[in-house]
Amino acid sequence: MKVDVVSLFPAYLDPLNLSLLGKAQTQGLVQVQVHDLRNWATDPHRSVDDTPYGGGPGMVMSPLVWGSALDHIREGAQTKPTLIIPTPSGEPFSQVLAAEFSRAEHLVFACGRYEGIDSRVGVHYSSSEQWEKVREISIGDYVLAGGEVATLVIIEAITRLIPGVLGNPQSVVDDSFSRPDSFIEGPVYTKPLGWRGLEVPEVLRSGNHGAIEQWRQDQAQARTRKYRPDLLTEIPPEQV
Ligand code: 6GU
Repeated sequence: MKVDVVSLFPAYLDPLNLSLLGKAQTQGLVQVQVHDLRNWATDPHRSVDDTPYGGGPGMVMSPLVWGSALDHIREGAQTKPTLIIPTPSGEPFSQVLAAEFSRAEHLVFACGRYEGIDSRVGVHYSSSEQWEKVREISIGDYVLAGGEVATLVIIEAITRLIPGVLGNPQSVVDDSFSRPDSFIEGPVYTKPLGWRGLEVPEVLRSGNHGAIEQWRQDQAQARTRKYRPDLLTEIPPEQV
C-alpha cells in the first residue's frame, strides 16, 4: 500500500516511522510519504488560507493550494488513489471502514488546519475520473486542532490490518469491534499469579478451554453493557 500525507506540519507525522508501521515500511509492505503543503503556495507570503466567504471566525484553506498539491500526487501515481479528508464533520471512523481502506492500493490524506479546507476540494475530487473516491472521516465527537493526529489514528488502524504487518494474524480476528457479536474485549492477565493482593481469576488457570471461552464472553458482554450499551441495541428490521 502507498500512503501520501499532505500537511502544514510534516513533523507531526514522524511517528509513522516508528514501531509496527516503521517495520512495515522497512519490509516494503507500506510506503509512506509526507508532503509539506506550503510547497504548493505561490504568493510571496506562501499563504495557504484566506478569510471565509459569509464571514465568521478563523481562516479557510485555499482550494488553489490544495488542488496543486493533490494534482501533483496524482500525476506521480500509477493507479487511482482514494482521498481521505479528516474532519470533525465527516463520517464516523470505524473498524469496518479501517478494513475497507486496508484493501486500497493508494491512500492520500489531506490534513486541514484552521476552520478547514474549502468544501469544493472534496466535491471536485469526488467527481474526478482520476481518483477512486473521496471520504470525509471523523475519529470521534471532539474537536482537534487539525487533521494530523486523526490521520495517525486512521493510518494505524488501517495498516495493522494489511496481511503481514502484524506478527500474529489471530490478533486482528480477536479485536474489539471485529467479532460478529461486536462486544468490546474483556480483561487480560499475565504473571505473576498474585500482584498487590489481586489474583488472576481461577478459571484462566483451570485448563478448561470451554470454561475459559465462556468466561471471556461473559466478561466482554458485561464490559460492553457497562461502557458501550449502544453496541447492544438491536437494529430494528427496515420498515417497507
Ligand atoms: Cl478527523 N479532525 C479534527 N480536526 N478534529 C476531529 C477529527 C478530525 N475527528 C474528530 N475531531
